[in-house]
Amino acid sequence: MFDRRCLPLLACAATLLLAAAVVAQEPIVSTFASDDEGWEASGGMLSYQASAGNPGGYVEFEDLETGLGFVVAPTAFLGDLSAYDGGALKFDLKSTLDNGEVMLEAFGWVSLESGPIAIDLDVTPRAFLEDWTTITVPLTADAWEQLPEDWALLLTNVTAIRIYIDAQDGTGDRVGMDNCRITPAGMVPVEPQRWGTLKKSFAP
Ligand SMILES: [Ca+2]
Repeated sequence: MFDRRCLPLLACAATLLLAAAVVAQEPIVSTFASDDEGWEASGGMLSYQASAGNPGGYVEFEDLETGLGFVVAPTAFLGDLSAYDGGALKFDLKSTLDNGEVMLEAFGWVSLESGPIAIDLDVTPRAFLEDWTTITVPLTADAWEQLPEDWALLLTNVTAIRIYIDAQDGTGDRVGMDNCRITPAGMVPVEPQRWGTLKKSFAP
């Protein structure tokens, strides 16, 4: 027979489970309030700027090589991201120095990697971004044109996230990045953005 004395205990357990679920779905955020928060660059230099971000501090990529340049997310953004399926990866970009060259086709591509598997999506307009512009990348199998089972498997072990923020041909151009975050489903409306053709297994 059910013992009503267990009710407070059950309520307590339910509250703990709910709290655990909420904790698991906290957004992952880099606002660069005081440093670069572990973001790194390839093909250029990433420097921390304490002001003129969106708002506050931001990181600025300076293109130092003729090849493609990108930033690499720190470990806080990696691992098992299953709790964020249906959510979004978001970041703000702004061109901070125009070198006068044409825009690179790869500007604004995002690459998700899981071991040897890499999938890429063109999420940013091929345009000079005069002002801070928020880019939203839906974290869904549909947006990334993946089979649901492949997508689910990839999300369980994300080993790298690259954002190609090298904007222009040549060198010397600079792009700022701020407010990088991964949000769970339902936290904010996710509007798919598609600026080009999906390209898989893109080799930088
Ligand atoms: Ca900031």
